[in-house]
Amino acid sequence: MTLPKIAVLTGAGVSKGSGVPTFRDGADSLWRNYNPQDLATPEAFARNPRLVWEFYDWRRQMMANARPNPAHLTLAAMEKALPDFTLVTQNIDGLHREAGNRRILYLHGDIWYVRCTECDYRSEDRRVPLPELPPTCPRCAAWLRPDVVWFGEALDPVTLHRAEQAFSQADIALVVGTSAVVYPAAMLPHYTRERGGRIIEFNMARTPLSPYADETILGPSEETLPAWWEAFQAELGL
Ligand code: BJW
Ligand code: ZN
Repeated sequence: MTLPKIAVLTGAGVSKGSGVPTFRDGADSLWRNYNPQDLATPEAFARNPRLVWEFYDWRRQMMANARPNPAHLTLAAMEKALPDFTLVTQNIDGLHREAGNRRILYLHGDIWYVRCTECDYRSEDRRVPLPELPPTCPRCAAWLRPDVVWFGEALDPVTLHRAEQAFSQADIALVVGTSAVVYPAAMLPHYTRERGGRIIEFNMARTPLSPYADETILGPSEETLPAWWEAFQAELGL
């Protein structure tokens, strides 16, 4: 029996069980009465880089203390077990890497990297908290910014293309813990559906993707994803 091709899209909900607040959900996503959607923009950074950096420095502290949960670990086990498996994440927290996944497509960047707003300097920086805000470029002294993709900015075209290819060829798209409202990420599972593949969604609540999903498994993904994988392995005889 040939094993199915699986593409996975994850969002903030997959890290909720690790104690990382989601982007849009409820009270714990609030920071100083700001709407995160208004802080994750190039305009906000141009207006007040220190404020935007304080927001990211705070999130870096939350993320530095987080450990992968059973949903992350299940995705790492799936990568090992399946020859054709692609993990695409909107998350910037690095928890998939820590769980053991080796091939990860980061659609919205990585909070543990900084890059220069003027030159092509880019570097890993894991210091928490950062000693100065905003940090400055060691090469040209301009401000550094988090290496993430803000609203209105283009995703890396090579990464996006690889993600589109994976979903266009997948037999099954697993969509885990995302509100499925941010594009182009939210488009990806539709490519699987267009080729006749299945969409299985794991979320606490229904989303705009749910009407298109073959199955929406409601509940915390740190519980539902390991249970699904257990049953699916038995089905495949793995
Ligand atoms: C659980 C759970 C548990 C909780 N278990 N589940 C088409 C239509 C309309 C608009 C657009 C469009 N195309 C483009 C746009 C504009 C825009 C967009 O999509 N806007 C919409 C909001 C309307 N998109 C863009 O601007 C993108 N760029 C672009 O299109 O560029 C075009 C261009 C081309 C060429 C040149 C120039 C430009 C860029 C989007 C970048 C998004 N960036 C952010 C910030 C990243 C850095 C950071 O984190 O600070 O990415 S925004 C934010 O949203 C972040 C997330 O990755 C992303 C998605 O959020 P996610 O992960 O889904 O989190 P939540 O909080 O929304 O949801 C959590 C879910 O988990 C919920 O459903 C819960 O129920 C669930 N949950 N606990 C399972 N235990
Ligand atoms: Zn520079």
